[in-house]
Amino acid sequence: MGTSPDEEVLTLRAQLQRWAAAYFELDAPVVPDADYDQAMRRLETLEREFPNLVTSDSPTQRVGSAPLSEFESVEHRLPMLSLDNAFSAEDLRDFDRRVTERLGLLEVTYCCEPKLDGVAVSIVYESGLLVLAATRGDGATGENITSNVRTIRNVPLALKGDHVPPYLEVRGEVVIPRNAFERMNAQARDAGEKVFVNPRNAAAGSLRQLDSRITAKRPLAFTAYSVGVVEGELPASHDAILQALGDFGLPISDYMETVEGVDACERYYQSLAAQRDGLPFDIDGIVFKVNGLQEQERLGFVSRAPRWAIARKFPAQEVSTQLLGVDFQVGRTGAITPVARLEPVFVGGVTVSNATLHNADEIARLGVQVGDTVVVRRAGDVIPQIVSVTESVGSSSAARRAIEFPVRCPDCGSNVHRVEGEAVMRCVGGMSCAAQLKAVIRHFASRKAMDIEGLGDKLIDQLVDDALVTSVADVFRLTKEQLAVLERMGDKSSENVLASIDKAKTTSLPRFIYALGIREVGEATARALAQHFLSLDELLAAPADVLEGVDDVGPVVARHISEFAHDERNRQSISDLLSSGVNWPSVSVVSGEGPLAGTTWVVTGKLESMGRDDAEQRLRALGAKTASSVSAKTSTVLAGPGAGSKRKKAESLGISIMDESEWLVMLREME
Ligand code: 5U1
Repeated sequence: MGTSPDEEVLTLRAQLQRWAAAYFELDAPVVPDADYDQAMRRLETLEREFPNLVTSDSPTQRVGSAPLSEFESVEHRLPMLSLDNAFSAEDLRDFDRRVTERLGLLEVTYCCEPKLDGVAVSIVYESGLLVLAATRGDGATGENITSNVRTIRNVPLALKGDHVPPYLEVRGEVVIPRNAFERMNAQARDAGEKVFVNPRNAAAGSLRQLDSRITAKRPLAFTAYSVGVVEGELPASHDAILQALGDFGLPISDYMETVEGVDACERYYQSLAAQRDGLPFDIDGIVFKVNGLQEQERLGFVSRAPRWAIARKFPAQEVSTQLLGVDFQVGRTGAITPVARLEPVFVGGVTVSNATLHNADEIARLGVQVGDTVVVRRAGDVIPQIVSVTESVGSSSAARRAIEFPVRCPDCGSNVHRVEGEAVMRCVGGMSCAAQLKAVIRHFASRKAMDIEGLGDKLIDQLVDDALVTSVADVFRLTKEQLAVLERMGDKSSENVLASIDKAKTTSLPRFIYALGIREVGEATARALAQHFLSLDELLAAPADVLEGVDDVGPVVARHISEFAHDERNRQSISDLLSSGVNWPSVSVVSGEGPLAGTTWVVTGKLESMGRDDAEQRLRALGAKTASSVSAKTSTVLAGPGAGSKRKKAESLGISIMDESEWLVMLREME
């Protein structure tokens, strides 16, 4: 007897929920996208055939529904408050003084969390099922955005566990993670479509769609940070409430920490400020909340903000400045990028005097001219960008000057060519263009590629300008006599650089593939290619359809690899590199095999013997999966000094934690 439709529906739902959790929470997909899509289509078919089997928590209910004509208003049963701000350590101490005095305590327990830069929402669960979601609006009345919030992948449609209060209003922030935002904007830019100014605007715009099928396509993510109206039991402290929300299946911050006293708050602030650029999402400050609910009640509110919480703000990531001029830079693929020269300005914690303008289409889209006042954004480790023009100096003003794209390469004078369907202009000079050669060598020598320490930008410029290097392979033929006479080089520095060049000759296949600088082949793709083909020859001989079978490789990347492999100059360059002694151990372990197969690791903190990337690579070579955040599915956390919230989360989940020395012993035994 075959499976009945109701059994099949239940199996498909459980499977899809598991796969989605692996994808969205662990960052570690367990099946290819095509399998996910196929299971989803089957579930849709069954639900269409047997409408009585549709439930509101089915994964099919996340795809969006027919457009609304307008959003309904929703009155918040409890107002959604705002937060008071602190702009300095002094402000934070004043806040703590007020709190301790009012409570008559010497020291207060605070819960510290990053303040996500997104859109605040309220989500109501009745009997564990999502029934309503609303924007904050003016705090008293918001808009009903239930059908949009239902499409957010990490928002549970049904809560789990036996202790979910019958009525639970959860409050939190919806954001678009930085890497998803960059990807989304790069795709939009390539397609000549509208790009978003920043992840916050993109999240807000996505939630404001009347057609939730559009929202469903946006990479939104929710993090719960408090509760509103609750009918039923919850713990009596803020951190325990958040843990309970986590147990119900709601996403909570990995970075939350409970500390004693204001000094510890300051240390938390400094530690997160130092990590800010590397975080997966934009944050604009830290929220400190008095942890005990009884204490919160005693403190109460002033106007629209609680007396028991404060947001200590970080320096702004968007500021205005003046566009002084535009330079044109030639990259390693010949792409000519307009770079804005700016009146120096402090943004995102550093002084910025240059920002990318991407390409001619972007200049046209912004309508920017030299002399304009522009908004510069610097967030994370993304290069600073001009996101809008705030003020133009009147179009007739002589102070305003249109930006003209060069018709010849600004470096070598070769022709400039725009491939049909692409937004970028390219210099056709190839390796005879000094700017391209310098960029190729910079990439080749970079940390994640061949990792040649000491071969920095200044030295590369001199080597190319003095014609000591006319190809990448020439780097391996340099002599001490050639180096020692260069500016800022002496005997000792030359010996050091030569030693690191020699050391870099022994590399790994993924590093070498990445170092080749094939268009759109980043580190992850290089790794996937190495694991798939196991040898460079196999990779270079692979036809496009075989390349497309590799994880991460679509038709465009496959075409770039094929074109690279068929170019005689590239073949020659690879053969020169190999005859100069570049080598790597043969790759024999593929993902899913090896002593650590089936385990998922998170590497956190600062390791002493190697960088985190290298540590992850070593783990993957032994068959392990690596993930960026700790969850119940994590097997082990490798924690170096400075590991903060991820270590804490692992402790609270009872996940094994290894320090670096234990780990190195394990590697020695396994490798
Ligand atoms: N992380 C976090 N963000 N945030 C924003 N917590 C938090 N709490 C808020 C707000 C507006 O408000 C409550 C303290 C009232």
